[in-house]
Amino acid sequence: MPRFYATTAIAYVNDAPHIGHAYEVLLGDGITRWHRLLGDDVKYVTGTDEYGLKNQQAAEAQGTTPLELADRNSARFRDAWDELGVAYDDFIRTTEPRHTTAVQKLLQAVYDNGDIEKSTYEGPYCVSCEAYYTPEELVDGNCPVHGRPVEWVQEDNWFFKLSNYQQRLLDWHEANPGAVVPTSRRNEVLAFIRSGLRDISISRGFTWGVQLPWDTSQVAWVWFDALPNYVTAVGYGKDETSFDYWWPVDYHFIGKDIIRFHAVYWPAMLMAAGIEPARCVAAHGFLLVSGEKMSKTKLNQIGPRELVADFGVDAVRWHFLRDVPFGPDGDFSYEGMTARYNSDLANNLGNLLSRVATLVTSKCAGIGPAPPTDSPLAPVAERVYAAAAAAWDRLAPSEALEATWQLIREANAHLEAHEPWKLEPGPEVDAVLGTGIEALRIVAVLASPAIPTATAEVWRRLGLPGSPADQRLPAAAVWGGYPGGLPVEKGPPLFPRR
Ligand code: ME8
Repeated sequence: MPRFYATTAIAYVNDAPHIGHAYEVLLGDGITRWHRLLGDDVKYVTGTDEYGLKNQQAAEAQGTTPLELADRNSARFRDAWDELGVAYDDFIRTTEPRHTTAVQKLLQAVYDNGDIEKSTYEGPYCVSCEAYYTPEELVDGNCPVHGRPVEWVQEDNWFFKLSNYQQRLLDWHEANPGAVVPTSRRNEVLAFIRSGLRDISISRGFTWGVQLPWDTSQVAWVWFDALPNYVTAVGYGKDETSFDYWWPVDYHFIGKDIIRFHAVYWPAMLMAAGIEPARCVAAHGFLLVSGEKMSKTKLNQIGPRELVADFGVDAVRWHFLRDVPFGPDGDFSYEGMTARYNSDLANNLGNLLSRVATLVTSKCAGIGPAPPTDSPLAPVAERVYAAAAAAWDRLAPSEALEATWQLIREANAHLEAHEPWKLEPGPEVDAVLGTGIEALRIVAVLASPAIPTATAEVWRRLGLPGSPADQRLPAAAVWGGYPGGLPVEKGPPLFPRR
């Protein structure tokens, strides 16, 4: 059985989760759920990034300790992902002892390899980015990303000899053209490496962090403690059999703002420790709000929890996975979400289920007829599966779901063409309704990574045992899986129109 390991970035706990975080976690959830359907042995990991100055300063501003703030906000992230139905296998917090052990082992390996040296750092540091800049990179003396004032740091620090890895990184990226997607981001990474890599300071002289094993007066720079969460979660430093099984990771799902950390610093750090880099860093765009540039306050106002309370979990998941293609920036708007809900969920899926269940009740005494093997929808289902599988595979959930909905549209058109409501019970009605049920069954499986709750309900109403998530592809997408003879339940509208 192939194994499939995927991660999200771990969010800072200085604030509550916003819908940008939710987008990333749902993207990874959709893709990992698809791999579960394929029968892969899947591990999907998310979590929180709890050390560093940003979190420490947020705690000070709120009159609390960094650990109390981390406890409170980490729980908010976990709760939000639970409410969104995210099937994560592990939720890692960087303040956990297992993580300290792993980070210290990794740093020690890099140190023993001769790639960490003491030096003096002097220069600007942006706490919002948790990143060092050169004075030339600043814009009007401010952080080029946040436009906020930077700190001037002057310290004796430990430096990672990133410059030793410039050629190795280039060679590695050249040999692994799929290691960063989309290609535009890969080009950005290559250009950055080619522009020349400087050694980077990787420690700070304060206490809120992971202590360096060889110098307890310093803690690791937060990125050098955060990135290793990906190896901690699969047993690095604790269970080497597990680590060897799961590593290298298949996908790091991250936002475009942190590509440099993942595609330059992280592979170099791993190389220095004698570990293979990640197979793919997949960088998504930003979620914008109503077409406007992202602003933290706005995104905070729209919390995932409020959206779920308002629209229901599947409507939110559907909007993010169907409407926000992987790669470019995407737009979140209530109007867009409502329109998509009404067209795809209420009018297409909900309507097909309601028509089929109502007709089976009135024309077939509530017992679903088996689908004909020569149904005109059988070849449609085959094409839809091929298109959806290819799209999920290239990290395009929106295209996969669009392809899947083709089967719903054709099934609705098939009903309209045959008008079974006008026919007497008999073989023609059975054939049309068996076709409708079978289309719904296949769609329930194929759409379950995006809308697990609603598809489980479709499954239940069709009288099928188990749930769509328990099915295995490609077998479950083959026409004719519905056996016939099961009780079909009418039930209230699956997605009432809004
Ligand atoms: O960067 N739209 O944490 P973070 C889409 N702790 N994605 C967004 C977004 C938006 N509007 N805003 C943020 C960190 N993100 C570090 C990561 S990983 C070892 C350490 C994404 O809380 C962002 O791009 O600032 C990142 O991938 C994730 O949310 C966490 O962001």
